[in-house]
Amino acid sequence: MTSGRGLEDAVWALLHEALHHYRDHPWAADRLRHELARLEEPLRVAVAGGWRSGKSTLLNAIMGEQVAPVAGVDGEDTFTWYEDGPAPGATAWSTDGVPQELAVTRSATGLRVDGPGWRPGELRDLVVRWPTRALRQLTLIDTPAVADPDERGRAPVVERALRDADALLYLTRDGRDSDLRALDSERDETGGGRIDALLTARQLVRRQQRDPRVAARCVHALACSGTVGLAGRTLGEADFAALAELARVPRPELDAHLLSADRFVRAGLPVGLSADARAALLERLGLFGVRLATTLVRTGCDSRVKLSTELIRRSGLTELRESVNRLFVDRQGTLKARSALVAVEGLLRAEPGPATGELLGAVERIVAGAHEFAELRLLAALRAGRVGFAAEPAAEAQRLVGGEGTAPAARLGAEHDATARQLWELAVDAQWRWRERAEDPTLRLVQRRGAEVVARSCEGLIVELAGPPRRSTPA
Ligand SMILES: Nc1nc2c(ncn2[C@@H]2O[C@H](COP(=O)(O)OP(=O)(O)OP(=O)(O)O)[C@@H](O)[C@H]2O)c(=O)[nH]1
Ligand SMILES: [Mg+2]
Repeated sequence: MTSGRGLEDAVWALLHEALHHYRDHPWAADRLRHELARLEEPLRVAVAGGWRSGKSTLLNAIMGEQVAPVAGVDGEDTFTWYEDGPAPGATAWSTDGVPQELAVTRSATGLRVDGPGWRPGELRDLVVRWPTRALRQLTLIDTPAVADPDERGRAPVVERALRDADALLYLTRDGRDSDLRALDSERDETGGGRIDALLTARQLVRRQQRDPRVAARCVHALACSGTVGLAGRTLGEADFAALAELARVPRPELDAHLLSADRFVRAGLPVGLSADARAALLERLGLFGVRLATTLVRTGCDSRVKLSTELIRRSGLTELRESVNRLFVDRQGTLKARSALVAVEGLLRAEPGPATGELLGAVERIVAGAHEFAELRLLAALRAGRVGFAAEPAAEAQRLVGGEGTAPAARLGAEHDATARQLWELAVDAQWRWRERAEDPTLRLVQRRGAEVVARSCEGLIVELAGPPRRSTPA
């Protein structure tokens, strides 16, 4: 069993071992060095989804500025990477394998590069360096639209995203925009509909999350409006002034103008806002966003900062960022280790050599032995309902193996202000109960094995909470 940095150390050692065996094989050695470097780099998160599902908008919302998409790139097959860098710049990687340095400038809708004019399908990756705090821990990858999945297999874009990235944010409009669209019709606002749209949508997502087909494929489902989130993050004083101006119009009158984009932009609204200014607001916030923002101004968000904060909260962006931190960033060592193992295994099978058997054995031992992976496997099985625990122990097991975050308080379901002593007691109690289950002969084998994994997670917590970290390095 490995714990702490054990898994990462094991993967690091394996990569060096492989590098030693492939030292005379430039292509393979290069791949391995690349994987070694990647262990030290920020976690890679790909944003994927169908055509116009809001990928670029969400990426901008996470970044807090409008950088995507990059104009001057034929996007059919291009992955656009956004990574932290000292100064703006980009590297284009096309099918000929020769990297090309490009200048990056801001455009009206995002960024722009002046490339040489690639043939369709020629540009595979555009790596944009952009100095921002948002990218210190994460590299974000904007991906081409996933084609409608009609066949059984995964879409090629998803395949590639899973290979290039450590984690995936997959956007779907189902159960979200259909809700918002329904709310655009003649629903009565006092019925609670309109302004709760995201909440409604969120409840719908919760239901979706309990659907085993969704649960088996993703770690978490949540509702998020990239448009509203981005508008919240980039809201300027002029935007606030325009929205405050709109909010002064009596509600029934404004609502009548907000039934469609045409009506909103057309003359007739009794405000001192030009048609261009209204069109710009609509472009930034959408009809739903304008309606939400004006209602918020009316009900107390009387400054730019207050409105911005509330828009971000209502958009679901705060929850999304917390989930990304909890489920991806906090687990980045494990996720990166997994990416490296997948890469090494692929390389060993593509370029077999005398040490292949031995190295594949080492990969297998790490995969089977690492407790972090056992936790992820159990989580997937629990989410898909494959273990057969009753609802309550199933939920507790998910929590204890890190399904809601890997910090001790998150695993133990404790309040944030719980003392170390309280956490330790919770861990001891949980360990005792799950150890009992692991040894309960009336349970099925799959349940006892699952309980064993949970009990080990509890033991890890007990050690972690028992005092200053001790590294057990036998002499
Ligand atoms: N209602 C609503 N509209 C959104 C949301 N996110 C984005 N949009 C709008 O949907 C359109 C497409 O958004 P993009 O972010 O360009 O979508 P994309 O997935 O990057 O599109 P492609 O790269 O062309 O596939 C734009 O008009 C956005 O304003 C959202 O959360 N809710
Ligand atoms: Mg896009």
